[in-house]
Amino acid sequence: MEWRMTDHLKEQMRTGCRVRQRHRCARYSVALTASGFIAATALVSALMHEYSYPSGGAARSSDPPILLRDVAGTSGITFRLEHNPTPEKHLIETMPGGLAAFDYDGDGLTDLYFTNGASVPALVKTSPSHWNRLYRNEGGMKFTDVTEQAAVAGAGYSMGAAAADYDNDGDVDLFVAGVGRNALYRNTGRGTFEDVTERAGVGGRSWSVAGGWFDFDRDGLLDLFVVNYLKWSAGDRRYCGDRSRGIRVYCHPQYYDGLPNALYRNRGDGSFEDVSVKTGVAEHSGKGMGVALADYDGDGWMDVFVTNDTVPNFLFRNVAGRRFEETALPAGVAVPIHGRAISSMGAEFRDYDNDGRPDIHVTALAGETFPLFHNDGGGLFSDVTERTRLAATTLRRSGWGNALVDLDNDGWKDLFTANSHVNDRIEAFEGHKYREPNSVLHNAGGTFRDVSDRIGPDFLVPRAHRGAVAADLNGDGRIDVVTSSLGDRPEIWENQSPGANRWILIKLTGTQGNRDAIGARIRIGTQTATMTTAAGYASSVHGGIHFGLGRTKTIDRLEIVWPSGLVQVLENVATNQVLQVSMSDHRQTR
Ligand SMILES: [Ca+2]
Ligand SMILES: [Ca+2]
Ligand SMILES: [Ca+2]
Ligand SMILES: [Ca+2]
Repeated sequence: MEWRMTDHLKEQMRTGCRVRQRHRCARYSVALTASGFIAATALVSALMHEYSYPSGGAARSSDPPILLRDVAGTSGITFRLEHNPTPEKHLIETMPGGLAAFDYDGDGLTDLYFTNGASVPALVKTSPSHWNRLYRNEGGMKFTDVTEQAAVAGAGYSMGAAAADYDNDGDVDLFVAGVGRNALYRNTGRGTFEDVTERAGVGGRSWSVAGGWFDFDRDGLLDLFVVNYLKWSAGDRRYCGDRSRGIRVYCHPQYYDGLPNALYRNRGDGSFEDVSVKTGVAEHSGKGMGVALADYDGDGWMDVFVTNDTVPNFLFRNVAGRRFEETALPAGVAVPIHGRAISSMGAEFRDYDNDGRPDIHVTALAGETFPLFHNDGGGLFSDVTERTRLAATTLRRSGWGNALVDLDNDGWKDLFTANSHVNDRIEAFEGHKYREPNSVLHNAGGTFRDVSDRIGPDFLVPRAHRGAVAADLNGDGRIDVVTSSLGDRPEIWENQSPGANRWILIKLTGTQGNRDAIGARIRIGTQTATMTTAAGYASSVHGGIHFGLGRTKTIDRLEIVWPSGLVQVLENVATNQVLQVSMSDHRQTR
C-alpha cells in the first residue's frame, strides 16, 4: 500500500490555500488573530459566517488544555487483542480491533466490549485468550470482566461491533461482525445475551468488518447495514513482499475482489429480511471497512456512508426508505480532491463546523492524509482537508479509529484518531512507522490544530492502534476515549481536562419509532448532532448524545427532531447533567 503525492497536492500543501480559496484563507487568518477581542467578534462573525461560534464562545489559545491519562493499568481491564499473526501473512490479521461502548445492564454506566481474533487459519476461538470480552463499568473507571456470565465470548475471528436495541425492549443488543460469520446477541435484560444469529438470519458468509443500525424505512424497527470487505480465503497462498530479502507482507487489497454490502430489514418478529438486492445496495461492490450514518441531505431519511479501502467510497442516499442510490462520486466524497482512491478506513459523519449539516471524516494511510469532506448543502460536499489544516497534520500518519467529539467541552468537536500503519513491515520499505502514537486535533472554530504532544505525559505511546470509541465512562461530562491495539492491551484515556466548560449528555427514548431514537437530530444553538451508534472504525458508541457548551449555564432552547419528524422543544434546560428525554416528556436525572 503505497501512495505518491501528486504535484498538485504538493503545491496545495506548500501554499496552504488553493488559489480559488486564497481570499477565504486570508480572511480566516484575520479572524483568528482578532478572535480574542470582544470588539472584533461581530466583525469575525460577519466575515466568517460559516464559522459562527456557539453560545459557549470561541476556542482561544489560552484555553485550558485537553488532558488525557491512560488509566488502563488500574481499570481492571486485562484484555489483549490476539490477532494471531502468522508467517503466511493472512490479510485478516492486520484488520481487527473494533469495539463497542454501551450500557448492557441499564445501570447508567457505559460498559465496554472488545472484539478479538481466533486461531489462524482455522478461525476458531480455541482458548479464552481469543474471546471477545465484555467489561461491566463499576464506576470510577473500574471495570469487571463479565464475558462468561453474559455469554458474549463469540466464535470465529471477530472484527467489529454494533450496539443498539433492535427489538425495542429497552435493553441494548449487540451485533458482532467477523470473518465468514457474524453474530447477533439479544440482550435478555438479566445481564445475559442470547445468540439469535440463526433465527435473525444475519449470520452472513462474507468477511464483514462493521455494522450499523438505523431505521432505513422508518417503520419503527432498527435495520442492520453490514459492511463487507473483500473475498479472502484461508487457502490463499499468494506471496507479497520481497522474496530476496525474505520479507513477507500483507498483500495489497488490489489482489482481492471486493464485495457488496448487506442490508437486513427488521421484520419485528426477531427475524430480518435480506433486502440488499431489493434496495440496490448489492449492486455496488467495494472493499468496505467503516460505516457512518446521517441524513446528509435533510430529507428525513437517514443515509449511509461506507469507507472503501483503495477503491472509491460509497454514499448510499436513502430514497424514501425504498431503495438506495449510490451517489458518492457526484456528492464529492468518493475520493479526495486529487481524484485518487485512498485506503479509507474509519468513518465519522458529524457536523465539525456547527453549520447544522453533517460532514464526513475519514482515516487513511501515511501519504494520503485523513480527509474531511464539508457538507455544503444541496447534496454536495467539498474536500476541506487543507482548508481545515488537517492535510499537513495528518499527511505522515496512518489512522484507523476516529472520533469527532468535543474533548474540551468548548462547543467544537475535536478529532481523536487511533494511529498505526497497516503493514507491520513498512519500515523495511518506506520511511513510515508501523506503530504510532494517537493524535488529538483540537478544533479551533473550524480549523484543526495538532495538540497531540501536550495531551499528557503518557499520550505519545506508539502502538498498533486500531479501534477507538469515545464516551463518558465516569459521568463527569468529559468524554473519555478507549482504543484497541493489535497484540496489545487497550488504552483507557480518562479525560482529565482542567477547564470549567459545561456540557450536557442527552439520552433519548423513542415512544413512537425506534426506542433508541436513532436518526433523531438535536440542536442546541448552532450545534447539531444526530443519534447514531456507528462510530469510527468497526466500532459503536451507545452512550447518549454529548454537547460541550462552554460557559453556558442554561440552554435557552433545545430542539429534538424525532425520527418520525415530530419536533420537541425544551426550554431553559440546565447544563452539566445527564438529561433523559422521552418523546413529548422529559425528566432530569442529576
Ligand atoms: Ca452498565
Ligand atoms: Ca433489546
Ligand atoms: Ca437523506
Ligand atoms: Ca472542543
